[in-house]
Amino acid sequence: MSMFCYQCQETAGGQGCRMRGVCGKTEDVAKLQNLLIYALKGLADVVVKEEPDVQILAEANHTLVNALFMTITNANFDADAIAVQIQKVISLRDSLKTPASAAAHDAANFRADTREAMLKKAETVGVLATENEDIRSLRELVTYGLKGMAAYTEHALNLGKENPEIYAFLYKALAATLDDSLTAAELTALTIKTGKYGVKAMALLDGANTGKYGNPEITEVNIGVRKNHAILISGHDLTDLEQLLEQTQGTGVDVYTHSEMLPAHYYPAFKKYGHFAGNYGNAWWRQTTEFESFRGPILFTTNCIVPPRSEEIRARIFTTNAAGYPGCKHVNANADGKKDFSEIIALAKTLPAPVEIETGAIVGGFAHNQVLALADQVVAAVKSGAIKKFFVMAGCDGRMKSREYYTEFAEKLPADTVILTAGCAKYRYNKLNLGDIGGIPRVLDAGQCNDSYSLAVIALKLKEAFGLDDINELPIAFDIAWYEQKAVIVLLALLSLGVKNIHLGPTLPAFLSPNVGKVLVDTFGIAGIGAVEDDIQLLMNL
Ligand code: SF4
Ligand code: SF3
Repeated sequence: MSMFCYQCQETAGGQGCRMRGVCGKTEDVAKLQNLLIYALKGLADVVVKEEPDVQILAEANHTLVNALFMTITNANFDADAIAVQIQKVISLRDSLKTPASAAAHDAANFRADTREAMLKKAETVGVLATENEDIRSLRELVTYGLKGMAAYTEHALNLGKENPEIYAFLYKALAATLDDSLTAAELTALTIKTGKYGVKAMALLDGANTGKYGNPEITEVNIGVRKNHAILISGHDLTDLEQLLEQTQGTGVDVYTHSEMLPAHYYPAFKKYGHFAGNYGNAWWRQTTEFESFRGPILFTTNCIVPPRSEEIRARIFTTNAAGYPGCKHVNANADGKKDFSEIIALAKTLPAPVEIETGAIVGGFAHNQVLALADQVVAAVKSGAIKKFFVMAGCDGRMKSREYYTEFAEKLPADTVILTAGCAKYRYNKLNLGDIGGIPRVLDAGQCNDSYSLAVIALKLKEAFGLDDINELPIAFDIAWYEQKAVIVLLALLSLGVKNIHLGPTLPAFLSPNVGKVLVDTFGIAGIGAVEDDIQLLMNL
């Protein structure tokens, strides 16, 4: 059997990638990722049955989140790195088993010592191994949510912040996806619980980021270029950025952010670096051309990697954390979490400055603290009718032409509306110059996808400010764009907070079976997107 993967929005034919991923994932990588997930479920089964204190399982906890992260779309294409991780998970799993262990599931017992054995085993444990399509759908929905949760948990961990409750839940929920006795109703309840823990993971990361780097504040970010050598840093990890800025200081090499790293400019702690030059380019999928014109080295701290088109570009790409690409140099941390980026810096010094592709600046930094500092102004604008409605348009961007919907939607929204955004979805409209309402910009960027947490905090505070009982009574509509599994945990987090009537696009997930989709529609009012004008009218009147 060839591969099967339907975890992201760009899955082939809206149904599933079967020969090779639209993302570029090979059949072997897809199979190894499936086996890694299966091995993690086995580890989780052992942990749940043995009931050790998760606080003493540091190595297993950290491996768990890193391994889940490696399977997120566009994070890791390196079969060797994934195979190493499979062996590590198996050996951790076995080290935790006792002779009395009740962990009887095959996932807790299988071995696969060679690549051939791994690929063979993988054929029996993929997504389609669950025959009932509703159970499969719910198991995958939970698993994808856990992947997103793990990504955010790993970023917090890199800043030294952990929450044992999150690890305990990750084990429990993963083990539950092996349990054939669970009904669809029980698995549905688990998906909402996954959302609750997603909120905790995002809160943990928010505390870790703001605790170390300060609260994001209104900031103008340069989108042009300077004339110096330069390094581009992509992905979501702020500790990597900090270390790169430290190590490039005084070297004559500038640092630019790419895609989801843009919001790093909003943090006070990074403003002291004079060589932190700006943001280069747009959302992840435009890297195929933008990396050509950047000309310097690129450091991927996480997803989204697009397979490089040429050897020349591949030689300039470096990865770290859960990211990986065959043939690209991977930078590991030492025992203290320190990374040596000297090879990237040395390469940058041999390469020309970036070619300018845009000029000007964009404004962001509207995370919860900054927006709440403006709360009186915002509440007054709503009460006076100057702001009729907020539109949460957080999430991911992607390649599909149908995503032009989001640009058109932003352009056609009435002038008395404000867009609240987070994630790389913003690149569809953050350079449109949509103006402001009494000094409040019409596009408020809270930050990365994980900063969708900020949007939830803002909504909850506004609910208080307006004295409402239900978040759904606020003048806020949700038009979310999704692509990969971090958006899945953001969606589940919003559902767990009681947010209803979310419009989700550009297409609904292929992993939702008709019955599971119906539950989401009936219980939460989830809907797909339609024609721009119709959707605006519908959402304005909600
Ligand atoms: Fe296909 Fe998306 Fe899976 Fe890649 S991650 S193989 S594009 S479904
Ligand atoms: Fe973007 Fe990949 Fe999801 Fe963090 S960088 S939002 S797609």
